[in-house]
Amino acid sequence: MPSMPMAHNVKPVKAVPGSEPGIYRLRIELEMHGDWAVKMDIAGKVRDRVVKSMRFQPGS
Ligand SMILES: [Cu+2]
Repeated sequence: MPSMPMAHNVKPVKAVPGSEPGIYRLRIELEMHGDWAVKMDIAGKVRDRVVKSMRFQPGS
């Protein structure tokens, strides 16, 4: 959570293949709603790291 540096310790999880090629599923436990920076490490034939800002709200 960029607005609260060092306040949270979210355990990394591994994504699993979803129902279609290129779709992956995962579940993370966040301690509060708000804007989070989701860091994704991609491994395989191509390796990459993507950081995406995502907003998590009640009911979403
Ligand atoms: Cu927070």
